[in-house]
Amino acid sequence: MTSVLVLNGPNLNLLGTRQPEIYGHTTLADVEDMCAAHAETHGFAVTCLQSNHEGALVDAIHAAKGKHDGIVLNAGAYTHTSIALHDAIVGTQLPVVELHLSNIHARETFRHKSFIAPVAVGMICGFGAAGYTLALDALLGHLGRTT
Ligand code: CA2
Repeated sequence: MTSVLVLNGPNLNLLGTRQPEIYGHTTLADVEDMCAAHAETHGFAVTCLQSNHEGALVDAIHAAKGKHDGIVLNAGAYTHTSIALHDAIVGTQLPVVELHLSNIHARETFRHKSFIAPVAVGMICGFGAAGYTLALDALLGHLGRTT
């Protein structure tokens, strides 16, 4: 069975608690439930992880090799800074779909740069929590599965 890791980075544990005008009212637990329900409906396995620590995210990407077929990654603010996450993706060669709740290109200039984008299959941003299921479908399509 196809297996996908949904990996969320720093501060995404705060989803639904603050800045709802940018990130919506959906909590991280809601997002993870949505991903699990989508996996159940479409017959694939999903594991959800979140960390506020860059090294833990690197470790999670390394550990995904051989265990998962691909990753949906919302690297949060590390998107804009982390060569380590970029290198981890290159190192594992796992397909990654980059995901952002907000449209990072319509926000501050410092959010326009992504170190993930050059090594991702593609990016989904600006669709709020619905982006997670869009990203899962995009990844499954890339892996040759239709949902
Ligand atoms: O739009 C996204 O998904 C982001 O990855 C979210 C990151 C931000 O740094 C990126 O530029 C875009 C921030 C996540 C913080 O989420 C919070 C949610 C509620 C309250 C405070 C922070």
